[in-house]
Amino acid sequence: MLTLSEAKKLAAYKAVDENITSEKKIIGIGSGSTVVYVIERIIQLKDSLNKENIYIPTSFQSRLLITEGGLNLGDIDTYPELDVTIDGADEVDENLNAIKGGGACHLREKLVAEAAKKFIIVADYSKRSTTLGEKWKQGVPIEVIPFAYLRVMNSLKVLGCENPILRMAKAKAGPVISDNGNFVIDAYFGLIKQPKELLEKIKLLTGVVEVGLFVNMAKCAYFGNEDGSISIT
Ligand code: ABF
Repeated sequence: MLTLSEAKKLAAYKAVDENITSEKKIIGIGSGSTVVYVIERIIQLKDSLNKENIYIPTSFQSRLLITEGGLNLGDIDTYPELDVTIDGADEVDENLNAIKGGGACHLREKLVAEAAKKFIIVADYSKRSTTLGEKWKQGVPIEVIPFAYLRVMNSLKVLGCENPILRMAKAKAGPVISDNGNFVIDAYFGLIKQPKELLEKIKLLTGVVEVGLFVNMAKCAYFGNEDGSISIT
């Protein structure tokens, strides 16, 4: 039986092998622990990949992975059109809708995913569900400007979240601050049967910068399974 880390690695390696070939590509690099394996595989294959590939980060973490791996770092301003973006997720439903933002990076992740012709999710078996909310009980991550957080929390209650939580730093020293200088609220809505509708409602709240619901964005997902197989959906 594979551990979660082994399953992440399996999915990440397969996604790289099938989508990053010798042809020159502009590649978005997501964030999180599964993406560490994406970069690991790219570095392993470096000699056979196109030397002119450009890698666009979605967070400070992925920026470091790219630069420390000796890969060509680009930015979304210089390369607004990407060929492919590979990223992890917190939960993925049967329609490939995803909850993302457990690492507080979902704003940049969404931009870089949207900018790509092909957005691919890589994940271990624990992330796979029928309906969002089944597995990821921490709630939908919502990035808000600090000035608006309390009003947004109150509005989220009206939208059906009983207990929105302002995400705190591990040392409880204060709120988590995103790479964009904002706060993150985690809002659990139970099973999300209509993710598009919920996304639209939350986005309308003044002060909300981005919501960690990625609806109709992923072209495919690679899941590493417990038995060592890979599911590609
Ligand atoms: C990013 O990393 C986030 O959107 C998501 O929250 C997280 C997935 O983490 P991991 O790959 O460590 O499980 O993709």
